Amino acid sequence: MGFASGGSNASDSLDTQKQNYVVEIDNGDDKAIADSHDLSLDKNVDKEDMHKPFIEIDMAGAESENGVLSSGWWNSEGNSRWSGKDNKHGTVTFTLSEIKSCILTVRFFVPEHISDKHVRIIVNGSEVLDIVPDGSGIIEKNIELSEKVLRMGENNIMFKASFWSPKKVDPKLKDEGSRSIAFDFISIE
Ligand SMILES: [Ca+2]
Repeated sequence: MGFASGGSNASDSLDTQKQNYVVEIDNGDDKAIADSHDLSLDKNVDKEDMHKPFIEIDMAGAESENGVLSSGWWNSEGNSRWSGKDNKHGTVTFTLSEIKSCILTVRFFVPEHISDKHVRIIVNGSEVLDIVPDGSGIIEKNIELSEKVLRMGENNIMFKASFWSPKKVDPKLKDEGSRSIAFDFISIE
């Protein structure tokens, strides 16, 4: 009797568990949690393996930018930097341990004074972009860097644009510092 009762209890308990299980599966909240879990997994995969830039420079002046921005850069002005310092083209240097095509994304501002001049991007000596801006403004470009232009070890990207100085543009200004274009960000992924 005791055994039967126990068995019966166990069976009730199982039924209850099953019921709870079914209720949980049908529960909208749990479904939402499951979905969001899947989404977060997808995000992690994208972030870690696919779309995480291996170089991301937002030009806000972080210490980590110093290792990548090699020459021709002014100090950060909040969220951007001018290139063209010391009459040098803004240059980025980075190291690759494997050669795989990647995407260079760059957003920069072209001031009116040089808006009719070429802006070129040179990767390890190979030109990957040559544009003449259609007036002053912000330009954003996604450029595929093929395996051909990349190399093992040190790589460099030069952003070649004309120089101007505030004093030459407006004699009332004292700033003779050489400038080219202002960068909002550069990323490679
Ligand atoms: Ca920025």
